[in-house]
Amino acid sequence: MIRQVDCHPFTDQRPGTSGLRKKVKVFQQPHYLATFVQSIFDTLAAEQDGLAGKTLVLGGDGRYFNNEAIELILRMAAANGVGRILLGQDGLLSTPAVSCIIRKHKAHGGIVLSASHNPGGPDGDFGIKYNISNGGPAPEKLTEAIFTRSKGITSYRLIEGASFDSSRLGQQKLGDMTVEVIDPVADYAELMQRLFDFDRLADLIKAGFDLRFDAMHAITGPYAKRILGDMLGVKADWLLNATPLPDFGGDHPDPNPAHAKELMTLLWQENGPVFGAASDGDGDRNMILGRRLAVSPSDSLAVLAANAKHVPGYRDGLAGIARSMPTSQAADAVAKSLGIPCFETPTGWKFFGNLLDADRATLCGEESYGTSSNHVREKDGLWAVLFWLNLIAVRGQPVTEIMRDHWRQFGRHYYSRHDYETLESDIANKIVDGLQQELGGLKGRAFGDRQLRHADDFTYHDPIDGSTSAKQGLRLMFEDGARIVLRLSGTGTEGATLRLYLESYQADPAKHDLDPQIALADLIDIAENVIGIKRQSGRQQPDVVT
Ligand code: VG1
Ligand code: CO
Repeated sequence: MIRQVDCHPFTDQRPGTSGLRKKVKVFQQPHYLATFVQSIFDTLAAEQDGLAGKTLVLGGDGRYFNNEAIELILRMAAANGVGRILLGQDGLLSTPAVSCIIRKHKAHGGIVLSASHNPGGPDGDFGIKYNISNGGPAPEKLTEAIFTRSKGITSYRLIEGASFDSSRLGQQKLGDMTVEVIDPVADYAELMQRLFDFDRLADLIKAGFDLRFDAMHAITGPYAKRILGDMLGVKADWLLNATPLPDFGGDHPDPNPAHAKELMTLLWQENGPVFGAASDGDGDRNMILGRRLAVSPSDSLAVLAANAKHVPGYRDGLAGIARSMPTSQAADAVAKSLGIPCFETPTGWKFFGNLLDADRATLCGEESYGTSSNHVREKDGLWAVLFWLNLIAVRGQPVTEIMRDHWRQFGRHYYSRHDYETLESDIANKIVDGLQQELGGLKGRAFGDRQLRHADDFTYHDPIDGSTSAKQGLRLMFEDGARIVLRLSGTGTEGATLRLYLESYQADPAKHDLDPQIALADLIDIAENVIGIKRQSGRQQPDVVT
């Protein structure tokens, strides 16, 4: 039976960098999630080819509130004329798996339930995001249309009564809609097998390659167990925290040196593992560690691009590379040597979609531990881990040597991001506005040895669809290639987070072994002098340094 429920519109449902993210408590308000979901369905129904009878993919990272959300979305989908839902068993799917499944099964789109690297649990965060038929996050035009709809919505529809079992594989009916419960890993694992040399990887593991993978109590646990464990032979106890928990064990499922402490400790031992990797809440991020070395995500993109020819899926070469604006220019150096273009997009994976669809870029990356390729339209944590393992197997060198060789060939782009979290919004805005107003007067000024060449607020012109995205981050660019970038986070759920990105190039191999914080020390001082985050916020230091 279809029931129509009256509701009042909410005013705060504008999707951010990656969908709508809020505290669980916000989502638990009566009608809050339903209003947003109905706004998605209404917006899709108003599109040219409509929604009726179409297939959608649905799954989440298993965090607290996942089950309630899955149940509500299924009941609403059935009442809104969706033909079929492909649902991950127990409501679970990683973000890259959703992307893979949408593409493989030619679905109209999909809904991902996740707040990614943000903590979960009753006091943590929840999120929802719509992906389009290419498997990628909805572009801004669509997210804005959904937001507009959410402000005018007065009712939603759902079916009542019928029951279903999300743990039982196979087809079930919910009203007129078919729900097909699928194995969350199978399609994704099959895709990985096509891209990478699994025989060679299995040989590497068999030969005793000492690695650890940390799923951080999040969604990549089942994927790692099947692919790294069952298919490639990695010992079960080398797969850490591989059972997803609704609150991620109370931890922050963010694969970076600050939050993946257990893995960092293991990799910093004298004779410990030679390779470490971790993924985030929804499985789209990756961190790569060598023994006593944390690979900067910007460097990781550059290394994958430089070594793509070693990996079966990329043997034919790359059409181009794309990186988000704050990501370091290490990938640009590789693109230049390969004679391919390197595109610079705003932060957020949705901006890579057009370049990938048009085959202008093959590999993409962000400094925030995100890397992927045209195999899906999301970033992909385990994919990056398998890529690294494949190139290690071919080159016969550990991560540390591969990095050193890379820097020797291309120079090193020292890089760091300083995050100031939960600032009062007024203060954060004042800091950004202050720098914005000064940009014009800064050009040409000298700071120590560094001369400011250019300063602006980044505007992106999409070369494929001609759309423009303004106000994507303030950047100070120096004559020697160094950069300081400042932007406000679009994924936080409490106050405002300022991100300060720092990059400095060093060609001299004798200076490639510095701690990035030391190599960047003068730039950090310049940033404080010019922007004054500490001065204006009263904070002594950033909350997270990566
Ligand atoms: C952050 C990262 C951005 C990433 C986004 C989603 O956004 O900086 O690079 O695409 O998170 O990642 P922001 O606006 O907070 O800086 V995920 O793994 O949270 O979906
Ligand atoms: Co994520």
